[in-house]
Amino acid sequence: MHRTLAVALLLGGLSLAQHAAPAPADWEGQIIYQVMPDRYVNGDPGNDGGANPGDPQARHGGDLRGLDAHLQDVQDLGATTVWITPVSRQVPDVNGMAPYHGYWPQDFRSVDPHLGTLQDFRNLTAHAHRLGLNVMLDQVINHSGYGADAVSAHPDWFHTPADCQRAAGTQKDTDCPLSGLPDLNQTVPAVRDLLFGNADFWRTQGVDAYRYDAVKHVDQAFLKALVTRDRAAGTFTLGESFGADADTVRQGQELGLSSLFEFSLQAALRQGIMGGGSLNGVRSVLVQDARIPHPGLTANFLDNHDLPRFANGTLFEDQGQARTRYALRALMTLKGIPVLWQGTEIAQRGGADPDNRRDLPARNAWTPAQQDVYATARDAVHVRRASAALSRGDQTLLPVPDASADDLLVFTRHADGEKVLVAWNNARERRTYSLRTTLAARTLTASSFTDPGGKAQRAALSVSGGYLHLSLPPQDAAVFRLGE
Ligand SMILES: [Ca+2]
Ligand SMILES: [Ca+2]
Repeated sequence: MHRTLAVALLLGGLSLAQHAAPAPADWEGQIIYQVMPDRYVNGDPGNDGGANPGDPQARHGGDLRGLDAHLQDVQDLGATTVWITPVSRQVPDVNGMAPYHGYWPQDFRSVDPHLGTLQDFRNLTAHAHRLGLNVMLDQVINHSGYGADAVSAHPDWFHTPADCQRAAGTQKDTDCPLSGLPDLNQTVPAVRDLLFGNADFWRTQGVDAYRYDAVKHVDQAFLKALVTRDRAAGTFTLGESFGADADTVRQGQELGLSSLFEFSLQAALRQGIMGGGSLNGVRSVLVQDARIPHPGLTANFLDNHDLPRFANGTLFEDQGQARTRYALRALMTLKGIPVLWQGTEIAQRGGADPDNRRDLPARNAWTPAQQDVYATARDAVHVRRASAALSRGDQTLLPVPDASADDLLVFTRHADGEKVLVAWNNARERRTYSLRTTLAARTLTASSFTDPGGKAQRAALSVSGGYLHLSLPPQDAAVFRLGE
């Protein structure tokens, strides 16, 4: 009996040790799901002190145990990595605003008691690894929280108002405070060592990847040294430079970050798909992506905790749901690493911060329409994962006639001998398009996507006489596997 237990424990230990996150250069194919624990699931009412779910600026009671208990949901959706917003111990509330979001750190190396304990965090990463999920942790490297103990204990760690006044050019970005937060001076050796040590500390807690907050505001020589260390340790790094376009992504990857969020693509998707505008903005971003050294690692997203919800781009809830379904499918066809913010899989609504951080409703409270959005999201994620071409294939835009350019985006993707053709139709009605093509597709299939309820998506493709004919449902994306 004891021997059996020992073997089981040994095997348990082995399976932990066997979790190997991909090398930083091999993250293409990952799908990231972003969770803000306070707004996800409350798994322990015992740590709810001060929580008030009715106040968007207060803590709501969600915690690490709640996330741990629902990791299976992340896996069911098909995501491969869970990104957790910062978990470190926070400063006290400021003017009635609680640091429920985690971006006002007091102590970088402990877990905020409202979220749980360090042991809860270790349990969470171990459980994620058993499920085959990678863990990405959000790391604050630019600042401490308002009035953090370090400000009085180590005033030399922080930029001064004089530093900010002296700064010129991009140094204004790095040396001036962000939202008035005490701004760490990473050129001070003690600060550099503190931040290096934070990365090492959380790595030993089982973290596979870091999302680095506000990288535009951090000394770039320090950032380069930090992400170089991470890469050497096998840790994938995803930088947030608010508003980043293809050139910013390129510069970040050249500096050594594995990936950055491409905000310009997000803006083009919001305008083109949710706003009912033109797909030319998306096309233009995809053309600019040719400048990115590792385009397969670029983080593609529809919304996040710093932007209004994607579905909020229209006044009408049903339209927001329909267009989110289209956008989720479209996102899953693009080269890059898709990132889904909790709630986007059900087209949750909400304006600017903090309205964009509403609690994720429990599954049994989802409306039929929310369940349909979820079914589409899950299907799109699984179609992507089942396809080497969609997961990590190259991407080639096909020309379309000027008259169709607002409404039609067509590209092929190819990997491991699999070739797919992707078509987005932005028109408000079903459309048939005929394009001159050199494609010699012989075996022609229906779209790989299915509608909720298991019905095939009503999209069709054929090739005849040097023309590609596409019949596409309104405001939707389709993907066809091409035979040789
Ligand atoms: Ca709680
Ligand atoms: Ca700074």
